[in-house]
Amino acid sequence: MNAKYKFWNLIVLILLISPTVYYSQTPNIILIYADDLGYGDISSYGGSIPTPHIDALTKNGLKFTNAYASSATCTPSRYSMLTGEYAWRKKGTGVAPGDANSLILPGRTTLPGVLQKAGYKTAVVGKWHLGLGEEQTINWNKEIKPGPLEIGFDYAFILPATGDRVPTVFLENRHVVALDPKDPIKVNYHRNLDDNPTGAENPEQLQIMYSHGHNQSIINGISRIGYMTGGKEARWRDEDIADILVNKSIRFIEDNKDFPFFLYLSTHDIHVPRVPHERFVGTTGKGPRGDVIIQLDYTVGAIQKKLQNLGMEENTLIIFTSDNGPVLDDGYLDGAAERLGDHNPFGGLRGGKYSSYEAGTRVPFIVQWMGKIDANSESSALISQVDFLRSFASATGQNIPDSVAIDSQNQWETLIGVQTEGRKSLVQQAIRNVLSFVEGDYKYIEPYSGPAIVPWGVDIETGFKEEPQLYNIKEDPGETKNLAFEMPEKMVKMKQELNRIRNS
Ligand code: NG6
Ligand code: CA
Repeated sequence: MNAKYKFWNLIVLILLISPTVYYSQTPNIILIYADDLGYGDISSYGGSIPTPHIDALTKNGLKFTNAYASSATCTPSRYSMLTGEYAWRKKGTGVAPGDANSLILPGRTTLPGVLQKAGYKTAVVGKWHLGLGEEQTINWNKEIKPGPLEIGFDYAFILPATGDRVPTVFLENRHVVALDPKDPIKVNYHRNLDDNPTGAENPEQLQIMYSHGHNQSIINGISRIGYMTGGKEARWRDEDIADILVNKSIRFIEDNKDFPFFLYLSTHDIHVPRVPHERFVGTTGKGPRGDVIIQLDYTVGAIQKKLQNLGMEENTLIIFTSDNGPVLDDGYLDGAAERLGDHNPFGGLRGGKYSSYEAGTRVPFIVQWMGKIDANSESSALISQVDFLRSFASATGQNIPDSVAIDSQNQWETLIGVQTEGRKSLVQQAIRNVLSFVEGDYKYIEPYSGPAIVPWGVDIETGFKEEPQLYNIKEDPGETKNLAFEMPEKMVKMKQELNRIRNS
């Protein structure tokens, strides 16, 4: 055999085996994205409600203490996470109504799209809340697109928006599940349809009373945001949502166990309405908000058990985190505040969901990859969920052009605990697009004249002040001492840097 022939044989051999080697090194990825779960809500972050399965992730893996969702509400956090671009850059990405159109359109570089390109099978199971379709009025009785399948997911089983918004039905890929064509669904966000009962007019029909908003169509004894008629067979029973999402996730894992896969399991828990399955009712003595934390922990446990049974724990990376911080009364009188007892969802941080203060966006964040990430490790590196896109692109050997996913940074080594530095800085977004800037130990909150407390009846400080705020969040994580006037140069530098990023 001549040398040249040998050389080409070797190249062909390398090309043939490299995909196998490559796939055996790239783990499956399961992103468990909880809803409204606070920094202090799980026991490994100091919560008093026992969450043994979630805690097992910290025991087996890496717990982050300075990790952030990019926004203090759901839609913008998810938009940023899936596109790698801060949501405040694009208009109309605030909390989406249940009949909103797709906020992420085909052609965008997305987190699932990047993994799909790398040969992953990709799925979203659970809460979507990023809009659907492009016709002004969505026809829920037909094929609905664009949606998750058009932006990089191979499979979707979703709640279109949130549990408290109509339509209260699941979509599998592009269709409403279990829809009877003789009972079509109609949705309206402005006026009631067919004189259906509403929370405002028929409170006697409610199993949970609303406190603010949420007084429109009654479904399953719970009044919602928006009006809906039809689709009786397709409507979910809130008590069953967690189990259904677990079952769909497990089916996807089983079906794809021989491929690398990406599962975005976006739980409904612990968002309102908090309606645990009967078997979890009363398990904490802290009311429904406590009980749905146990239900969330069960969800994590069910996924862990499946991976164990399939012998997949070592080739699966699990990330567990939350889309924004905690809230107690978010529109229903479910005793969340009254029955809290010694449990502190805020974990010593100020503010909460919706807020510029830390509890709005600093969230639990745990990564488990057995055999690769040190067990029981902890990282204080600064990291944002907006970084997933470039981090996974890097882990799967892909180059992403600079012109897209502009806010995402490759933090792969931080995610797996090899690097301890993380980001230098990041931007946080509160309601009304008020921005804060975290750099090193400091945080700057831009001045904004707006209400000091979330104005629609939520007992949380917005963080809005007419003067600038500067905190040392390392020494003063509760943001009690405004240093803006003591350290004017630092404050101005951070303000300038935030404006530079905003205008970039
Ligand atoms: C608010 C809702 C709140 C919740 C939130 C979205 C009212 C009065 N309040 O507008 O209950 O649905 O939107 O939550 O309607 S999120 O986690 O999806 O961002
Ligand atoms: Ca949320």
